[in-house]
Amino acid sequence: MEKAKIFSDITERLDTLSQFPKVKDSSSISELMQEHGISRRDFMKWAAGMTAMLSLPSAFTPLMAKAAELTDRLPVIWLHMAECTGCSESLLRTDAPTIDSLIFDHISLEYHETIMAAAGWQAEANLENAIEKYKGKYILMVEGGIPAGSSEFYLTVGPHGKRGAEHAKDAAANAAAIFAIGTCSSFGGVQAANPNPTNAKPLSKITNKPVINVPGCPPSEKNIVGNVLHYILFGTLPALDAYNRPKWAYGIRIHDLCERRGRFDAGEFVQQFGDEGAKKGYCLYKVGCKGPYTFNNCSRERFNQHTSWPIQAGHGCIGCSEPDFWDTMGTFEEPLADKLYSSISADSTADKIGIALLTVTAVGIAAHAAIGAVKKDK
Ligand code: FSX
Ligand code: SF4
Ligand code: F3S
Repeated sequence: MEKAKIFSDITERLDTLSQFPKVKDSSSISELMQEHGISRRDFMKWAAGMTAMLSLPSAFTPLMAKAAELTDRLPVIWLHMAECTGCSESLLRTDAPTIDSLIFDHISLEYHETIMAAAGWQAEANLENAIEKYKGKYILMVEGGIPAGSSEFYLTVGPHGKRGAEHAKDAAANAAAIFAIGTCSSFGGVQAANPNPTNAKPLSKITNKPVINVPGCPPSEKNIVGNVLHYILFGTLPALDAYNRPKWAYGIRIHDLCERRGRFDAGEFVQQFGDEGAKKGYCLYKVGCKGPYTFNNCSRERFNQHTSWPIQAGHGCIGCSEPDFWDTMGTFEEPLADKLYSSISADSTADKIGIALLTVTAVGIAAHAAIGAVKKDK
């Protein structure tokens, strides 16, 4: 579609959305920013960054800012299943609130067990009322794997004694859009790792509606908020990869934009943590980095307002946004080496061949040549 047409469609959509009443009576986003000492200029800079992250032309920046302002028109139900709550915490527990976390506050969270005040009957009634009141209009975000055995009573919440899986199924049935937040909800996560004692499943396995996966253990705050903004702007599913991950966030490989990539190409590796190579910022492949097998935007967007990310902090990527990474990515601090990586890669089976060639002996120039050849094939 032509750029001008997309621009006018989005403008129209935002105009319609702005006619909707606010879901809750809260301060506007500009008031919130002011309260936290964030200037309009910083906000516009953030909006420009988000626009680029979603691969939109810079002329769309004012639309992005408007979409952020309209996040209070959108009811959101957030359910917790089996997980560590790290996904919510990564958004909520910043020492100084970021624009992303303020937007998360601004979204009308109708139900979120970590932060709501209600308990018992009241909490359960809130969930049921929200589903009823906003039927077909709310966004459902689910965090955690879903223990899905029919005879177990895992995650039974509230006086009606509904199981977690039932809560998730019912909330999904009436949602306008569904996001699996984190690797647990996207792919099962740590509780689905062998031997999976609770029969934990990804959200997509318990509903037949489309689920957009936002993996990462935890996913970055930018990827969570970016998905909400994408939905406000377009109201449709984003382009997805083979694992239903939005391509704008998961379409690149950690290894391809890693700041240590030059070291990998030159065959300069950390041999063990704390050695001279580690001090010099050498490549972490031999101490277990799974960046060559992992698709996510961490090396480009980083975490905590772009300050750092795992590899910058000195540890290899553990592949936390890949399906079944607990079982398939081997020991965290050892290379996968020539163990055949059996799952398919995000977009290209040719990648699998390149990856299989990454053996301990061939690592370095030969591996680079293999990956380079694959890239040229694309
Ligand atoms: Fe899972 Fe989110 Fe890992 Fe934790 O809850 S993705 S265990 S960071 O927090 O679901
Ligand atoms: Fe970076 Fe890891 Fe690739 Fe080395 S192996 S360049 S540390 S992503
Ligand atoms: Fe996860 Fe690797 Fe990024 S471990 S946070 S995908 S660098």
